[in-house]
Amino acid sequence: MNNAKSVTDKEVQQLIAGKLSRYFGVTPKEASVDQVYKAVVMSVRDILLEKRQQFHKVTKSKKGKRVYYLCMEFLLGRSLKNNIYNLGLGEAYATALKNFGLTLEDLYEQEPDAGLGNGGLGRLAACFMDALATGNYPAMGYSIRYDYGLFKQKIVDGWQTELPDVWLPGGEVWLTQRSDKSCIVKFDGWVHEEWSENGLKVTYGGYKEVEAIAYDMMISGKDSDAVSVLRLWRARNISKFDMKLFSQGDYIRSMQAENEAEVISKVLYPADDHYEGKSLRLKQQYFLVSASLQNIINDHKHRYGPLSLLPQQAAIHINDTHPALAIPELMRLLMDENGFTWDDAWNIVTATFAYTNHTVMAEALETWQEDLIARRLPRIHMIIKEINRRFCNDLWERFPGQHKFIDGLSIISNGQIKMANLSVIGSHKVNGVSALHSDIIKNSIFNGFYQLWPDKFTNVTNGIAHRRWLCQSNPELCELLCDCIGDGFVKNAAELSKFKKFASDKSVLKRLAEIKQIKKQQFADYAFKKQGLVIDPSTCFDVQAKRMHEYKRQLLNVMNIVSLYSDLLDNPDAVVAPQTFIFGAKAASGYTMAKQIIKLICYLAEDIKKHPKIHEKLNVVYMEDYNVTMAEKLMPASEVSEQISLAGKEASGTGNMKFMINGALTIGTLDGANVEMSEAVGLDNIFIFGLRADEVEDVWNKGYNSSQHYNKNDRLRRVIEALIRGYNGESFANMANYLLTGTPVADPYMCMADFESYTATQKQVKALYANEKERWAKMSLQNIAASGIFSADRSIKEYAANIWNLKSL
Ligand code: 26V
Repeated sequence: MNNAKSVTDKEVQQLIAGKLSRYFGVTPKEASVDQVYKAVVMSVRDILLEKRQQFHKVTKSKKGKRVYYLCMEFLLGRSLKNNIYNLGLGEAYATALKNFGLTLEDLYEQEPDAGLGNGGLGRLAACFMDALATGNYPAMGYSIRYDYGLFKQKIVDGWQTELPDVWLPGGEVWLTQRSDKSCIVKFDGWVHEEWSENGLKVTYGGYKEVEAIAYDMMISGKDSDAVSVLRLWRARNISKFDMKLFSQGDYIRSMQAENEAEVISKVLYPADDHYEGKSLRLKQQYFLVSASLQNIINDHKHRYGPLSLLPQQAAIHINDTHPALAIPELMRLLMDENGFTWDDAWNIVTATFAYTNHTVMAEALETWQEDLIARRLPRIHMIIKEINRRFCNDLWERFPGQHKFIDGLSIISNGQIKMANLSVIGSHKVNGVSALHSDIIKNSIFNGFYQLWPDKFTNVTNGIAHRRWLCQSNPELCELLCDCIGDGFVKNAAELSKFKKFASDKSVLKRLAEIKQIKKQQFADYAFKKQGLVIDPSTCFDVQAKRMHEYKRQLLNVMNIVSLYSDLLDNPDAVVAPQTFIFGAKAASGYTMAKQIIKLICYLAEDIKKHPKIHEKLNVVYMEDYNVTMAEKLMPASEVSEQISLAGKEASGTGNMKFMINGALTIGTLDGANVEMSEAVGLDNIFIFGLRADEVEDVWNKGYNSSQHYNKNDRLRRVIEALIRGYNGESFANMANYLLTGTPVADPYMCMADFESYTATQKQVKALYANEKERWAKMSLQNIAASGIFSADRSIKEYAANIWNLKSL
């Protein structure tokens, strides 16, 4: 059995009716859409659970190695469509629902996004679960069952405000509580060490206990046997309710223990690429790793026995440094609870863990104050100190007198614990997420470690769940592809390259252009319905959708628009090809600069609207509350994909790949995976501009001076002046200052330096769009055909072969 096609529509109908009657006490006729949605999810869940059990048996009987993917974020989005598609049950469900007067689309719209992540890192984790299941790899993801996912964004007069994301009422139905998997996580307290004839005995006491409750979510693969499990932990208080305080009327204090414990899984940290050293965040991280490792160890013992076999049976992945406490936690479990010696435990640990770095941004590299870890996690603190003592001793022997070198590699320095150093030291493999990024980490942040252990470092370029981002979100394009090259690409994205043959086939190019038009119209309808926005689908859709960040340079995009707008104000009758610039982005709640950029975009958009003649040619749209579901509608509708980060800063990017596979043309810097995209598609089919990473380094080292560009470029001067004059009645002199006189460095992400080449390239892109429709379609086709290597299926195969030593079953 590898798919559930054997289920007929009659059976599906009975399944749904059964759920409706049992859980809601209604007949299909009486049921609300929400009830039918939940009943359908429950029925899918049952199918998945059964498949999972089958696969579990196979894994056990073959003694298959498993991968455990630890990540603080899984940005899942919706699940129903994905699971029904992957299980091949679309028709059966559609027919069954027809009898209830509903369509599958109606139900898909009922599902809230599970937004348990901020951006690229969390979405990658979600794509990987899909690819792992499709590749028949035994896999389990671990994370936290946050009550509130990433905030809902509301723009009020240009300013982002954050509202809580209540996802559980419609999302919880995917989760199966596993009471049998609960465990206890301990915080605070004291540690006592005592030597006896049996060695060192460590006693841990005075701790506070929090219960971790497991909730499982099944993620199906496409026509495969495997089902990935995502196990999410919820924190629950177990200390006794203080009846005495309650009786005395001290309700607040009587609830304190409960609140303190349960707040751990209350909310996802809404920051990315920005380190926030909060005690609660530390507790979340330890809660995740302690519960997950206890679970991994218990299951391993139960299935295979001795823990010395752990590295043979389990690969544990640390996704970014957030779960790095897994390293000392596994040491603790092996030594304190299972009697291993330090050396044996350390050998198991380093053979089991691998670590992926996802950013080189200094402010995102986690460090914790040593005294915070000492207080909250006293035993873990001790173990980290001992790991570091042994590591540094080794280095002293090998590199006598080299203080600076050794201090740079040390886990603890100046009262700070560096999580990246801990991750590298405790793992057998470390990878970056694009070829360029993997090179950069070897030459910069991890250079010392690279000198010690060159073989530890490797690259796995990111990939996307192409079935979600192409097949499900763009069925029209998928149909064209099937007509041309068959459906082999669905399971093997490399087959997309067969599409290249059609680059000169006029009828295919025509259909491709028509499909883009359909997707643009659909998006315009959606934007109108959702936000009352009017978008003309005959204009060129130029899109930048990703987290709002200085390094991603939405501001550079804005500077080009400001420049175009100034020209049109001078000459409103100019004949130019009409274009719509679409933005979608959330800013971290405390990131003022990012919020100011949002405001600038919104005010600029409003200002342009005041000039109808100009507005026809130049439209700016800010999509509110950008999330996975919106991305699924936006990517297929896009024609120009903005990937314009300052070279060297974007580790990979994955949005770039989603646009590409949907036939958008990229305007981008040679940053992250853009480099490999340009190699795959050829420089004739992508628009590359700007400083390269090594040039950025060079300029930076020599001392970057943005006013130099201001002085020699008239257009740039006009942009700065326009910002100072402002839009919609408000000056944006703050932005002008940021670019020209900001401290400690003006224009830290070099928008001014790249402005000239960016605007020139923009001009070239839009001229091509306006004048050479067929060539555009050809380039679009080439992009689709070259996008196959950016499938997560390929990434996962590489992880399995080069990092996890994992076999497909
Ligand atoms: C850091 C922190 C610090 C504390 C608050 C919460 C938080 C959350 C995330 C991060 C680091 C985020 C790193 C990240 O998202 N990197 C992105 O990873 C993508 C997948 O590899 C990659 O495509 C993007 O280029 C990269 O920016």
